Amino acid sequence: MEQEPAPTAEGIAVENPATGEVIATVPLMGEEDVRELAARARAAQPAWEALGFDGRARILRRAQKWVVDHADRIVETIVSETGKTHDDAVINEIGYGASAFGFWAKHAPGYLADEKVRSSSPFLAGRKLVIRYRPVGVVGVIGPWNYPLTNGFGDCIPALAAGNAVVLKPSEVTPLTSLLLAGAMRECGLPEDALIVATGDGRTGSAVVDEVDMVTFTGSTRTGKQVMTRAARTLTPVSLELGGKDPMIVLADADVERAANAAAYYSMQNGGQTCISVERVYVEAPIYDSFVDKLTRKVAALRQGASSGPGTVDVGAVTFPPQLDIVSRHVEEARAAGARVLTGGSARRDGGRFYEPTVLVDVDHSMACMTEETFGPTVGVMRVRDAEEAVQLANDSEYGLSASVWTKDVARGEELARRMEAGAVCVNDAQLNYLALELPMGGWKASGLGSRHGAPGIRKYCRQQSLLVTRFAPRRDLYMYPFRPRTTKLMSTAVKLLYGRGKRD
Ligand code: TXE
Repeated sequence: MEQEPAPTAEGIAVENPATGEVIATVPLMGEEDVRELAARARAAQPAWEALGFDGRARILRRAQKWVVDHADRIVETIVSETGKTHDDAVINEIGYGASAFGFWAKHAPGYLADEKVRSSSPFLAGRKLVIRYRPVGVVGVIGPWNYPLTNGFGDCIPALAAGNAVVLKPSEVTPLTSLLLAGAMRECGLPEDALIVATGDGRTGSAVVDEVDMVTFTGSTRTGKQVMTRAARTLTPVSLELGGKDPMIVLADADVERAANAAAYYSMQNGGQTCISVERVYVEAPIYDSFVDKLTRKVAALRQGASSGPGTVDVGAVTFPPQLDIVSRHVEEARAAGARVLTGGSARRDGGRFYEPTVLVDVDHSMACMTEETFGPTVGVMRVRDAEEAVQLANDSEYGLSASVWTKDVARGEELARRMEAGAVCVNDAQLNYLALELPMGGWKASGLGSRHGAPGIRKYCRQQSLLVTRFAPRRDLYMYPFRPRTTKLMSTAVKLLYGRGKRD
């Protein structure tokens, strides 16, 4: 049984999952430490907010340049603590991080600008009505281990752009990228304590929830519920991106070659440890055999191991120790229940911690590999009668993070996409919606609450305030004291005239 990293007297040992080597030790912070850090962040926040959008954007743009200039160093850090491939780190972490700094620097002022509204109520004629946003103060970001830059650190960027200070609690297995980037932000001019990294485990995360004004969390559904329960004690708002079991529907008229390439890539990319991806595939009967044959050949050809530079391997390690048990259990249980493993199907321990890229067929929804989040380099493929059966099976899940539909008939694809119970659905693509920072991205059902990206992805870090300003008004409005029969009757007639003339069925 794989264990989570055990705290030692010195702190938490950080291991390279691809080699088994211990590469660093970071402090295990307790409640007292977190309280102190949060107080420091709270003290730093007003000056950061006072810099205004332009002042903050300047620093975010410097950080963007820093990420590009120091990409090799960041990639090395990410690869060493996650065991992912060099290529996964470049494409999905550096690419995302660099764009996110610029995006939020540019769009924060628009998303958070005062919004004037007009009321349809004649009783408010002449009043100025405004919706405005103020930063909450201190945001707690609790991050996962699969994308230390994109998912943990990435959530700090809009929080900072909005004018908040941030306490970031990275995963205990991947804290180094956050520490590196927090140092970089200081170098780029971020005021001291506007972003503080609290290293530690679940207890540290719990303490963060207690101390901050808003929590954004990415991780498992189980822990997300604990975070929400804890946050309820202090009525602290939460935004949760949780597990997923992303379905891919391949219709008979799809480009089979492209669909098979995409299934191989999105199910195995980042070692299968991506929240929005492909975990299960439903293929219409006429092309099932051809699709499975292509997918199996492509997955069997993938090279796995410790990455030593661009293009050296395709699939990296299993980052989180207990994850290997989950992946193995899903495959073994499926096998025992009659599934066939067409390629892969075993854990590999050659220095590091790996699971072979695996394709499973003859699977069904009685098997965990098709219903629970596997979060590893495996994919299960089912033959379906038609699109109706595919949609029904795709929606037969407690999760609803993302999904994809593959067909040459894009109108039909979009029609099916609209019937999927998921926060994001792609037609003839998968995962790419994450790169559109304009598009909100969040899960339905057990996949979470709230979203990242788009206007809601920064407004969630703010308190919304409604302003009503009255410039000209009589000394006494009609409805004010003392109540008089005539005026109340007048009001009642006005309500009838205004709202009582609608058609009735
Ligand atoms: O997540 P956890 P883990 C899924 C994936 C994986 C499972 C478990 O299925 O198998 O989650 O991964 C901190 N209060 N995803 O164990 O436990 C913890 O220290 C506050 C999906 O890593 O949710 C870490 O920083 N914080 C996902 C963070 O929460 C607590 C990405 C996440 O840990 C805490 C990763 C507590 N009580 C895993 N307990 C996605 N959707 O992208 C732990 N933490």
